[in-house]
Amino acid sequence: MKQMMKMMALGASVSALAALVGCSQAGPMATAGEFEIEGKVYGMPKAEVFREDYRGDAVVGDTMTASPHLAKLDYAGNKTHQVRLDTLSQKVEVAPGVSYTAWTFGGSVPGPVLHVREGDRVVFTMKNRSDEAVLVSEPGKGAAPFYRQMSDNPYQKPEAAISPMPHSMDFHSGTVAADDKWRSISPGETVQFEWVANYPGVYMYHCGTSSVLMHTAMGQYGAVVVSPKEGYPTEADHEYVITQSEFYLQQVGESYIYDHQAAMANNPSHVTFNGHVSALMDQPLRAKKGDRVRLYVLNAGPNGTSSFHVIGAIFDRVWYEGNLENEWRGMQTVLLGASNGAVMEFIVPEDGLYKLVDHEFHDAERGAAGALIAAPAQ
Ligand SMILES: [Cu+2]
Repeated sequence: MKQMMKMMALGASVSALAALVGCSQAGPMATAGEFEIEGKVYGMPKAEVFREDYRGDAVVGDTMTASPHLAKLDYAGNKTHQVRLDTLSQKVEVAPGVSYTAWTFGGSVPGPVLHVREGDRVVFTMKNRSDEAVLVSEPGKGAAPFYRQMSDNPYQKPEAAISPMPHSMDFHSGTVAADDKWRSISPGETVQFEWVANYPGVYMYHCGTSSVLMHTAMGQYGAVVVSPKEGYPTEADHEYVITQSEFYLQQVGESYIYDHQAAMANNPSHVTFNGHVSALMDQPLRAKKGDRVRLYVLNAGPNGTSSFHVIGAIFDRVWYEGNLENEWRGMQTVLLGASNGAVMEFIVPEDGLYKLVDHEFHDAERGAAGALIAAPAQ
């Protein structure tokens, strides 16, 4: 306990000094009331729930991008990120002619990719705007790169919809008391809380409001990439984020709705990479022969496993859950349970087409397939 108090005092004084010089970098990052064990920060302040008159961008943050993009971390050391991800309903397309009214974080399924560095702090704000019609394709000044990437993406075609519902946020990348930070908020309410990225990896975030299966299957999930403090030992020529997930849709007249019985029976209508059966087929990833490609792969589920495979390549290095301590070499396929992630690298052997599949082929046939094209630079 005495040692803990000492650590807390040290954290407080360093953070006070950082505030004095107007600097958000350098660790340790613990502030008053928090404590550190082995360089990791615990004991976050209590979440706050309030009402605000906010009508701005639903996604705010310098390092929030739309998959398969990954934002570059253009700073040294550690940083505090101000991140907003509002919940809103959007009508999105999953396959040609198949659209449904999704519950989303930020307006897309999956939600935006948040990229931070191990040791970074996230100050997170989320307004439940499920009872508001919100456009996601018209970014405000200084908006996240997410918006431009969304408008470049011909898939999903998000349209505003209204579907009032309590929601919450569960970041697997955060180590906090879930009953406080991951609490449900009603339409019109805002929750704000902090977490520190204590472990590197590829993490899932999702709505944890009951039925969690329903809220997740309705579209409320996305990826957080926490890069290791010292980076990976290899130099990647390309970095891409792939999130696999299932949809459980049934046709009713002209439209599609969520089918809870199909979700309970783990019988998806569609399984996708990055939210649309065509997203990585018609718009393949790009590289050149000899390149080292690094994939950040998350299986968001909510139910199924993924046997991730690149046809014609072998994973030279795999870091399971993205942690440098969990290194595998020469993997043909990487098995990911629901909510598992991994960082996978391969060398592009020659010019050509490399298909990415869930090698559980019933899921590949439902849409979990994409491609990487290797061709000389144009
Ligand atoms: Cu929800």
